[in-house]
Amino acid sequence: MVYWNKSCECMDRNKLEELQSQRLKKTVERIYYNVPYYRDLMQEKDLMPEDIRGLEDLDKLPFTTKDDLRDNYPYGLFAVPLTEIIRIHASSGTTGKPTVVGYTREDITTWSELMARTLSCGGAKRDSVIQVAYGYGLFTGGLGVHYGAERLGASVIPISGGNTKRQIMLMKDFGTTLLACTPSYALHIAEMLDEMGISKDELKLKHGILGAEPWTEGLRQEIERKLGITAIDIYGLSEVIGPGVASECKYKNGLHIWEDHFIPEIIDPVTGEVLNEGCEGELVFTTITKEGIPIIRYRTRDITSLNYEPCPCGRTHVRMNKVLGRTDDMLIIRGVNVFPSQIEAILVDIGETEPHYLIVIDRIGNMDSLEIWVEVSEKLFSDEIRKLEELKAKITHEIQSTLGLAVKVKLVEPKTIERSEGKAKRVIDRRKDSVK
Ligand code: DLL
Repeated sequence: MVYWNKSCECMDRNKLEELQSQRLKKTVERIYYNVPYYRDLMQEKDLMPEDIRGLEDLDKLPFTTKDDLRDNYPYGLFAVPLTEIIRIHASSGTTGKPTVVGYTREDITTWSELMARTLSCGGAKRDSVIQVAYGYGLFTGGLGVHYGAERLGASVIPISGGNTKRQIMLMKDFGTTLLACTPSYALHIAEMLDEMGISKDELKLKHGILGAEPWTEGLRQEIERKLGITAIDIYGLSEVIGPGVASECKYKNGLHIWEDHFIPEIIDPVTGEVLNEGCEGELVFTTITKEGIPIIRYRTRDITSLNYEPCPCGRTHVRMNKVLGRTDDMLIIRGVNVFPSQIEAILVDIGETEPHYLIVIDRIGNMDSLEIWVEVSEKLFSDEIRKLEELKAKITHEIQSTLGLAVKVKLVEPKTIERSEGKAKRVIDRRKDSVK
């Protein structure tokens, strides 16, 4: 097994927890004395830094939410003066102001280390040629992977997202061995390859380091098959550091969270109560080494569970299961909770359509209606109507029996559904515009 930093990745769990406790105490001191917002919150709870003696006291601390970051826009939660900040990133958000994060020089060093660890966990080596097709800019994907790949000593192609034909030309000419982008973009690249009449065997591609959005096991297989690669899921969020929070290893059975830097918890999203190992709930992170913007018990809104079982790769860091979706992406349709990933899993399982879909929700009268657009291949589309009708009935039946919800399925022509160059948009919710 190849590790980037064996002593950290395979640290004995007792030692790891000791280290976490020590670092947590330092972080709490740092925010108490340097971030007035946190000091006020702690004082309201009658908490002094010395009341947090270690991991066992973590749940005494207040949560932080995206709204707290927005309310302190832009720099209110920074724990150092701006002169110490050498990089700023922000996440766009769908409405209003973005959330802003800042990195000290030391934070950039930590982040690069963690991304080098993440990349090598996913199979990258010094001789890898890494095409970074995550967006560069305020989004953390591009520059996060870039710095990690340089730290690793690989050769980096900083192409950013988009311009897919050019991506493929360079991939072929430059001998790219590792593609880093969102899973939906990887799928789009695979499709374009086909359209350009280039076989995957003409490329040197071996690995995909894919993340930034939820994706199912079925989609992974599809991408692996179409591109001839091993695809690894990586997870992260800008509020915590960016990519480099967690990564799958070659066993692809959960993502190791880099616990020497981040403490995870799973809570009940409604009551805030901390849940036991294995229970599904909202993932919460406390950063314990960050300087610029340390964050305490950050509610990610991502739904998953934690698995402390030892992993055959030898890494001791806890694994989070693949993210099911975000609490704010969870659709409530006629009282039934639905995640887009559940629909994706059913479609990929049936396997007779393209893995491109769009969920359209509307309100007709007083009733929510759920319509799913699914793309079919050129060949199928030109087939007999009867075959299409049969397929439509099959998909409708599978979705209805899995979700327990009436659904209308619409088979659409190839290329009808917009392709993504970053995070895919899977849902159109028209209920917000309709009159109740
Ligand atoms: O998406 C950071 C990133 C870049 C991760 C590149 C991986 C690769 P944000 O834009 O702040 O940061 O979005 C964070 O994206 O809370 C999740 O909802 C979602 N997300 C990220 N990775 C995964 C994943 C980056 N592997 C939000 N699976 C998070 C599912 C993911 N969802």
